[in-house]
Amino acid sequence: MKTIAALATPPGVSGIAVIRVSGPEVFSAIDKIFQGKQKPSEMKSHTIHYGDIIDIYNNNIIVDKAIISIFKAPNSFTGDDVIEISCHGGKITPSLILDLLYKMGISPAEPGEFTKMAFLNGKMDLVQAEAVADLIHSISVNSSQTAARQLNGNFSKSISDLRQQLIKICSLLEIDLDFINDDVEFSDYDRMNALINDTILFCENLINQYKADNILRSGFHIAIIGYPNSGKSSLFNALLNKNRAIVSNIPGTTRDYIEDYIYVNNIPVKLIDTAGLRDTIDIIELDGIKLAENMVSQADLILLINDLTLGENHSNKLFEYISNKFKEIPIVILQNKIDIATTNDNNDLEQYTDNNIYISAKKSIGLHDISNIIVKYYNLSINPSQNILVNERHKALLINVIEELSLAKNALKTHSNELAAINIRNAANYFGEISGESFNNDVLNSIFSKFCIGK
Ligand SMILES: Nc1nc2c(ncn2[C@@H]2O[C@H](COP(=O)(O)OP(=O)(O)OP(=O)(O)O)[C@@H](O)[C@H]2O)c(=O)[nH]1
Ligand SMILES: [Mg+2]
Repeated sequence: MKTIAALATPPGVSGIAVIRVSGPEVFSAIDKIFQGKQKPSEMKSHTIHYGDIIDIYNNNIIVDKAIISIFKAPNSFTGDDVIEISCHGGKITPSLILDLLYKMGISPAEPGEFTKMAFLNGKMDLVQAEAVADLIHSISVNSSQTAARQLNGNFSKSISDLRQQLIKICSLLEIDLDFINDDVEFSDYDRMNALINDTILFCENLINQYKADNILRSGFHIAIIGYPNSGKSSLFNALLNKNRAIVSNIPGTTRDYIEDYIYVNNIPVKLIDTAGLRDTIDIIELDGIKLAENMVSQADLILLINDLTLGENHSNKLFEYISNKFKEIPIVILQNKIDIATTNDNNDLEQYTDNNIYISAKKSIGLHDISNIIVKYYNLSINPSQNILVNERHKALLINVIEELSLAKNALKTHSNELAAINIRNAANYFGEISGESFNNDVLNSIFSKFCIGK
C-alpha cells in the first residue's frame, strides 16, 4: 500500500494551506522533515504540534514553521496513519513541502484517492463517499445540508437492510429448489410478494426524488426559448446583468446555446439562452435548433419569449408545440418589448397559462416578476425535507433493481423458483453496487475521479 500526499486546500494565496499525507510511511517520512519538541512517531493521536519543516536535501534549511495534526490508524479520515501539515499558504511554501514529500518517495494523491482509501478501509460506504463529493461541490445551502445528512449513512442502511432481506428470500427459494414446489407454503409466497412489492415501491420513490435532487445538486435549469429576434439573448443578458450573449436585430443571431449561472434569492439558477426556434432551411441554424431542443428537454422551467410588437398571440403555435413536446416542464410566457408595443385588448394567451408576464428585456422592466416566478417554481420542484441525494448512478441501479424484481414476481407466479431466485439475487447485487457492498474497480474509478485532488 502506498503513502500519498496532496494539498487539501485550494491552491493560491491564502493564510494557511493544509497538506494531507496518508499511508504506512507517514510517520517515518515526517520524522525526517519535522523538528519540534517531539518526534511525530512518538506523538499521541489527535494532537497538534508546532515546529519547523526542514529541507533535508538542502542543508536542513527551514522551509516553514508549521503545525502538524496527528491521526493514527484506524482513527483517521482514510483509516490509515494520517498527518495534516498546516503551513503558510501561497504558491511557494506548500509546493516546496510537497516536493520534499515526493522526493522521499511519497506519491502525489490522485483525485478522490483519500476518500477512496477511506472506502476501501471500511470507514464509509460508497453513498457516503459520494456525499463527500456532493458536499464539496455544493452550490446551495440546501444541497450542502442534504449532503451532510447523507454522510450519516441512513440511505445506505435502508439499502443494505433491503438487500439482506432479498438475499434471505433467495436462500429460501434456493433451499426449496431441492423439494417439489408444493412444499413451499402459500404464506411464504405471500410474504415474498409483499416484500418484493415494497422494495419496488421504495425504489420508485427514490427515482422520483432524483429530479428534485438534481436541482439541489446542479441548480435550477431555466431555458429561454422563443422565435428568432423575440429578445431571448436580451433577457439572458438582463438577468445576468452583463453583456454575455450577442444581441442584434438579425434573426438567428444565437446559433446554438449559451449558458451561465445566477443566484435568484439564493437559488442557484442555470440560465440557458437558445437559438430561435422556427422551421428553417439554414443548416447551421437547424443544428442549433436541435441543440436548443435538447437543452430545453433538460430544463426545469421554460421561459417562452413572445415579441409583443407582433401580437400577443404570435407565439401560440410555438407554445403548443413546446408544451406538447415537453409535457412535464412548466412554461411561462413573457410578453417582451412592452416599451414599444401598442397594447392589445385581445388576450387569448390567458387560455394557455396563468403565467403571462409583460416585460421589456431591453429596458429591464418586469425582471422582478420573473424572479418571483423562478422562486415559485423552484419551491414547487424541490422536496425540502429529504435526507437523501439520489444521483444518476443510483438511479440507473434502482431501475435495474425494479426490472429484476418485476421479473422475479412473474417467475413466482408460475412457481419458477429457480428463475425467481436468479432475478432476486441480481436485484440484491444491484443494491450492493449502490452502497459499495459489491463493487468493481471501474465503478470505483469513475466515482472517485470526479473528486478533487486532496479529497
Ligand atoms: N425595444 C425593445 N427592443 C428589444 C427588446 N428586447 C430585445 N429587443 C431587440 O430585439 C432584437 C433582437 O434581440 P435579441 O436579444 O438578439 O433576440 P434573440 O431572441 O436572442 O434573437 P436570436 O438569437 O436571433 O434568435 C434586438 O435588436 C434587440 O435590441 C425590448 O424589450 N424592447
Ligand atoms: Mg439570441
